[in-house]
Amino acid sequence: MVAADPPSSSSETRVGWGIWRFGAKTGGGGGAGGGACGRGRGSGRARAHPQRGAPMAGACGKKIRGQGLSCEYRLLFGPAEADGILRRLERDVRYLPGERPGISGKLHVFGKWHSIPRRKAVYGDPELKYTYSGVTFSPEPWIPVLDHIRERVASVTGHKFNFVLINRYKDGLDHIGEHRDDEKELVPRSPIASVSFGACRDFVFRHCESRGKNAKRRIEPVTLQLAHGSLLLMKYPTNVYWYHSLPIRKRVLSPRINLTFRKVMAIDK
Ligand SMILES: O=C(O)CCC(=O)C(=O)O
Repeated sequence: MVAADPPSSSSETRVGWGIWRFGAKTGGGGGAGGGACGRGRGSGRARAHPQRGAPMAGACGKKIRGQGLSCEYRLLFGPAEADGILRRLERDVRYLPGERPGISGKLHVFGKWHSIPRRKAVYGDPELKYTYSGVTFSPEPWIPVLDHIRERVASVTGHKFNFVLINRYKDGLDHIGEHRDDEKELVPRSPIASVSFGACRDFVFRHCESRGKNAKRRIEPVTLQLAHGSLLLMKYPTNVYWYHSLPIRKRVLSPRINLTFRKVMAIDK
């Protein structure tokens, strides 16, 4: 889970309204824009923003396609509603206590304990358990603000999720390393709905065969900007082939809260 920031250049072809396809490198830079990111949030790299500033609420979203990559991105909440939800999240979400090995605040990766560079909370149906990097979490019961977001997600995706993992990034130094969401408790082939509030951040997908020095293939990473009030629906088989990360962005000074809604199976231990 603890990984170096990937370089975030990516090739991009826009195919029709609202569809981005990504493939092997053809040259050039850029990235897939998420819409409502303002100045000062980014990495300083050149990017294409075909729709910057354009509203995408309502039925208007974007499909993001590549080799095994199948996602949909849209604004789920308008700015005023998203601001209100962010305030409620800041007030009501209870994060796991920090810096206590075996409980939270640290993760056990390759035999070592690492501090988590963000805060984490888990909410969900009472019978569920979720093991993440060697630590098993029991979810807190649903609270109204999370139910509200979950219901909106269900109304636009048709999926009812029973679990949510919340990450709070205090600023651009907080991050999450490259990983796949491949925990055994996830319902096979179920989508993951990622809803973001607060600072707009880069979110990077990297194909599993194009990682590291000995990469088998050269497939450019795909960088999205996840805006305040947005929904990124990651559909099967995205998590089989693509790793994702939220890299450090030193210019981002404000907090971001991300909620990944998941379908988790009750597993008898
Ligand atoms: O904060 C994000 O957008 C990513 C969160 C994530 O990758 C995860 O919860 O597995």
